[in-house]
Amino acid sequence: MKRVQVVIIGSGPSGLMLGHILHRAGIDTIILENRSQDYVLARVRAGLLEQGTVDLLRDNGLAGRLDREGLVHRGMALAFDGERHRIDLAGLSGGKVVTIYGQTEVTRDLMDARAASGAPTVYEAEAVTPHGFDGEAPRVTYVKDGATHEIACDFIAGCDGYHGVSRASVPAGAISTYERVYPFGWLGILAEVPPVDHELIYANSARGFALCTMRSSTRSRYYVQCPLDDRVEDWPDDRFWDEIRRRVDAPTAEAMVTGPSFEKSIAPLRSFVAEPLRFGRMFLVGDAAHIVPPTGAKGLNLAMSDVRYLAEGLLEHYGERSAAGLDAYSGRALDRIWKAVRFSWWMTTMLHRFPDQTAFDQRIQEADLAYLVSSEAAMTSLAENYVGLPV
Ligand code: FAS
Ligand code: PHB
Repeated sequence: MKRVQVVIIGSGPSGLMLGHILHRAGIDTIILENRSQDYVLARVRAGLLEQGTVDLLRDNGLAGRLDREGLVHRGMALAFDGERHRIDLAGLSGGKVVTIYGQTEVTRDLMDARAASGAPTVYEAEAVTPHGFDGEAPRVTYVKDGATHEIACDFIAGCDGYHGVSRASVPAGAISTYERVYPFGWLGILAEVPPVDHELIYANSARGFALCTMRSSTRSRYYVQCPLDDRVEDWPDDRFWDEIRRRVDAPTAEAMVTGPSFEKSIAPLRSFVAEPLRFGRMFLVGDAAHIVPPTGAKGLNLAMSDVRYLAEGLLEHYGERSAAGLDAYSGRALDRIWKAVRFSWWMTTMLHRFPDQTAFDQRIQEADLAYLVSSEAAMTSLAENYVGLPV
C-alpha cells in the first residue's frame, strides 16, 4: 500500500495552499481531487484578499503575479438612500489594505506551483473515501481509470468544500453544525468593461442589494441580490444592467460602463459552521468546515487562515514532535471563523432586502447604516473586520 504523511482531499485554494506549505517543509503529500483541473479553474468565485492571505502567499513564494497584477484597495463605499459613503479602510485600521485578485488566479498560481514542485495531485479521482481516521492508521481509497487505489497516511486534511466527503464521513454524533440559509441569492456577472469606480461599492436599496467590484482595470464583476428561484436565463444582460443601475446611487449609475457579460451565475447564500474541526487524524479545512455569505468577502480568506493554523500544527508535529499545534487547531480556527461568520452575517443583514422585512425592519436597517457612516467607532469596527482580524 502506498504511504504518504498527509493525504489532502480537494484541490481548491485550501488543499493547494496546504500542500504547498507542507511540501516546502519536506512533508510528503498527495492531493486527491474529484473534478478535472480545468473544471476547478473554471469556477468563478472570490475576488478580494485580506492582508493575511496576501502575506501567506508572499511568505510562501506565491505572490509574484499577485504583486504585479493585484489591485490594492485602501477604501470601499456604501451606497444607500441616494448617497455614497466612503469607508477609509487603511486610515481606520492602522494602514491595513485589501487586494483584488481573483480566486481563479490564486488557484492557477497554486496549481502551477504544485506542478513545478513535482508533488502528486490526482484529478478526476472518483469515490475518494477517508477511512480509519479515528484510529492510528488512517487511509484513503479512491478510484482512477477503473482501478481502486489505497493510500496509508499519518493525517487526512479534508479540504473538499461544503459538499465534500470529509465532513460527511464524520459520525453524526461526533459533529455539531450551525446554519442559517438566506432567502435570496447573488447573481454575478463578469464583463470586459472598466470598473465603475477604483474601489468597491456595496449598495442597499429598496429593490435589493448590489455590489460593484472588479478583477482588473478592464474587467468588472457585478452582483445583484435575486430571488432563490431565479435562473440565469431570467437575467439577460439588458435586465441586469438596468437593475443594478437602479440599485446604486445616481452618479454611480451614470458612470457605469455596460457591455456583454461572459460569465453569469447564481450562488445561494448561507452561514454554516461545523464543530469541532478535528476528528482523530482528520482535520476539516476551509469550506469543508464553514460557509459564509460573500457579503464580507471572507470565504477564501477564512480558508487561508485555517490552512495557516493546520500547517503550523503539522510542521510542529513533524519537526519538534509536538502535538500542541494540532491539538489547538480546532479551537484556534473556530475562534477566528465565528468572528468572520458574525461579520458576514451582519453585513448581509444590513445590506439586503429580506422578503419578510417589515416597515420596522426597514427603519432599523436605515438607522444601522446612518449610524455606521456617522460614527468613527462604527466605521473602525467595520474596517478592522473587513481588512481581516488578526490571524
Ligand atoms: P473549494 O470548494 O474551493 O474546493 C474544494 C475542492 O474539493 C473542489 O475543487 C472540489 O471539486 C473538491 N471536492 C469536493 N468533493 C470532493 C470529493 N468527494 N473528493 C475529492 N475532491 C472533492 N468567497 C469570497 O471570499 N468572496 C466571494 O465572492 C465568494 N464567492 C463565492 C461564490 C460561489 C458560487 C461559491 C460556491 C463560493 C464563493 N466564495 C467566495 C467562497 C469560496 O471562495 C470559498 O471560500 C473557497 O473556494 C474555499 O476554498 P476551499 O476550502 O478550497 O473549497
Ligand atoms: C468579488 O470581487 O467577487 C467580491 C468582492 C467582495 C465581496 C464579494 C465578492 O464581498
